[in-house]
Amino acid sequence: MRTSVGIIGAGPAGLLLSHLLRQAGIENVVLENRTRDYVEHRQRAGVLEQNTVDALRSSGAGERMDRLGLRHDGIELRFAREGHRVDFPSHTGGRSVMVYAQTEVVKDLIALSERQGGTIRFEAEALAIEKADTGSPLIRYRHEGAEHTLECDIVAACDGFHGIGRQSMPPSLLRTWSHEYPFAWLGILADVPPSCDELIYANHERGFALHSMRSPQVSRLYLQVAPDEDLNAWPDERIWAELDARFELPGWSLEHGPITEKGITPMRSFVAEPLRYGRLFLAGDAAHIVPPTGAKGLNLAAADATLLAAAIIQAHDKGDESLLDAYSETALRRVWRAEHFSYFMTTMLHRDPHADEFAHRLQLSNLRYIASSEAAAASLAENYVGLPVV
Ligand code: RFL
Ligand code: PHB
Repeated sequence: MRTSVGIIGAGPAGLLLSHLLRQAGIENVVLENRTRDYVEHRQRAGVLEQNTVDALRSSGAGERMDRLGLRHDGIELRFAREGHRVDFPSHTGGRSVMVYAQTEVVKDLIALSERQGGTIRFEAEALAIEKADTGSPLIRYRHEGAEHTLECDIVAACDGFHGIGRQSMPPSLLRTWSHEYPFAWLGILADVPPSCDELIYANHERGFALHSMRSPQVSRLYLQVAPDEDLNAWPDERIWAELDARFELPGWSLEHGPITEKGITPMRSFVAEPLRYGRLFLAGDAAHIVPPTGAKGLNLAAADATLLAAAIIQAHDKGDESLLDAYSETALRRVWRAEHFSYFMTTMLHRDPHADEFAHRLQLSNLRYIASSEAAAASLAENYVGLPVV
């Protein structure tokens, strides 16, 4: 089989890239090793920054998001038993975010591909990327028990942190940076209306907690736990009691309801450079990971896909490779900004079990600064809603 762009991975990066290329008339094939049902139901991110919303909308993929998504104009920082709102539009020239689940974005993009005659091959595992340093790279993959070859002009590895894309780069070329955090998140979905209109990020002596949502009927909540935490140690009553304690605020209470899903998410920061080797390009989690506190992972994946699509379209339509040549450097500038913001939010809001009281006082001072200074609030707001893609 032959196509113009071979895409590995049907996560947000691969699906958005495929969609943008298809809109521009560029043939592409997506290989995904999981089933369609699995990728459509994997619980992950929930916050789309303004750039991601704009990219989906302007490419014709925003109809359901505009109907079902919840526009949020701020967040609450909760600490020392007080709540402080950070407003977005007033600090960012009118920008905001959209609460709309990653699973829904994935469903929308798969449905569009199906309607428009795109090719997504599920249960197709990419095994190797070959000849990336030539003009005709190829992907070897396994589908329905047989091995196949997909020849292409460009390979886009959008295959997540554990994919083969990054591992196919020559070790002598690749540089990586990483940071581990001494905690993880226990996340739940609950069939109960959110107890707030906007997300609450809580710094509490017992650890971080986040109140997010999926719809007016479904809440998404997270608790800081130990990195090696056993989910079996967390029956529903213990989860609600811990959430109650960490969100404690006079006159406010958390609604409880049936928990429909539980999971533990590790926290790490990771960046690989460069994002290109010959005709192989990396996008999304394949190249970088952020801890979820800044809500940036999905948005970085979407920003990479948007940049890479524009570069491929320019090369395809005009024979001009300047954007492809600049892709790695352009994308990484944004990636490092988001890495810093995610690290900043994570370290400001979590209780590091190894840190001393001095560190805690610094956290509180920083939170008070954001709550009382327009300049500090503006800095948080412009990073949260997302800086311009280029
Ligand atoms: P994905 O979504 O991991 O997709 C990669 C796809 O590649 C497939 N694959 C292969 N296919 C074929 N052959 C192979 N050899 C393959 N190897 C892998 C995989 O099956 C998969 O389908 O990567 P992508 O597209 O780069 O998207 C990244 C985002 O999914 C991720 O950054 C976010 O979910 C992170 N994240 C959040 N990001 C935000 O922007 N806002 C948030 O609020 C937010 N919250 C979160 C999050 C991630 C979380 N978890 C569980 C990691 C909350 C959580 C709990
Ligand atoms: C989510 O809704 O899953 C979510 C929201 C905000 C974050 C991380 C995750 O910072």
